[in-house]
Amino acid sequence: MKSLAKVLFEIVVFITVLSLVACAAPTGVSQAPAGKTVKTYKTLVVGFAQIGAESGWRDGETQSIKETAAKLGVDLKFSDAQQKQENQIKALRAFIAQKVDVIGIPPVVTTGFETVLQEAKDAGIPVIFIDRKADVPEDLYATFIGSDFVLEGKNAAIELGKQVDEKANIVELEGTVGAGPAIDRKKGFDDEIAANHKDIKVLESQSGDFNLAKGKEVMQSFLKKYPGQIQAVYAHNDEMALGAIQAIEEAGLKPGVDIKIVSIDGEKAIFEAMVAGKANVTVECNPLLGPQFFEAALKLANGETVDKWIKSNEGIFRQDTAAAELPKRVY
Ligand code: GZL
Repeated sequence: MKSLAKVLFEIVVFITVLSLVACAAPTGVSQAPAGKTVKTYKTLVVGFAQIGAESGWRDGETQSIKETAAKLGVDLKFSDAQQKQENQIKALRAFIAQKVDVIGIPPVVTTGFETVLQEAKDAGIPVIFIDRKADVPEDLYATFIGSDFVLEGKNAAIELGKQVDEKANIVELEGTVGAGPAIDRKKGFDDEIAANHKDIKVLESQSGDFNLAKGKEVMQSFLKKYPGQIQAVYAHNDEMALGAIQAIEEAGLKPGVDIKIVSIDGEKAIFEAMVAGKANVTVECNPLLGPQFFEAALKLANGETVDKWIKSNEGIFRQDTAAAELPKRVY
């Protein structure tokens, strides 16, 4: 027969062991890591290394980022690289030194960012690619918020084919040399033309650097080199298409009629040109990415994960709907 003392001792031992096991068991509820406070928009600090102001599209993106930050109360450190990669890299190093919570960047070109992105990773700062991405290992960025540029190029080719009844000599105005959207919009367009539009011939393709002045200059040279031979222009963005329209008019021709104009972005100014009959199609590329950007930034600052590619939803707009759509255009 066990003594009372022995029974009591065994009960105490059992309860002690039970409580130790219960403490160690996973509760299934995440706890903020020790010493980490949960971030809110009002305590979030974000560095944004903008490319510059080469197009109305870019200005629209900048406005969306700044207005959304102000509305949410986010502390936004904003830099303008004036189109120079070295300035974007300098800005990233400054943000790392300031220990921002998250960095956002549209890399102006796809190469040359790996070293500084590794520095951001080593500093524990998540990086969001927005509207453009660099060719780096996937562990060096948290997500890409932006469009499918290959699809945009494919859609531009399909639309151009319809504008010229599937037979034309055309010229192409490419975006900034080495920029992701320029590389992919060219690939999407060229692949579609080669596969399904055999009677459309690209006489020449040259970079207009995504801006109006350069787009006009290149179009002027094409008009001199191919007099009376060009039936359509494919421009990687509306800004260069607007430059081409000016060059075509100054050459005494009717843009949108003598030479069809197909471009990408969906800027207000190209809708105005379509209403005036001077442009034919724009494939939308949405720059109003502020809300998606800061939503992803807050999640990342709190240690959550987001999809590796947050794709923009976009449309295709033609002359027949331009007047109705124009009042709704924001950028
Ligand atoms: C696309 C963006 C491009 C726009 C241009 O996401 O990077 O850069 O299409 C802009 O207008 O210059």
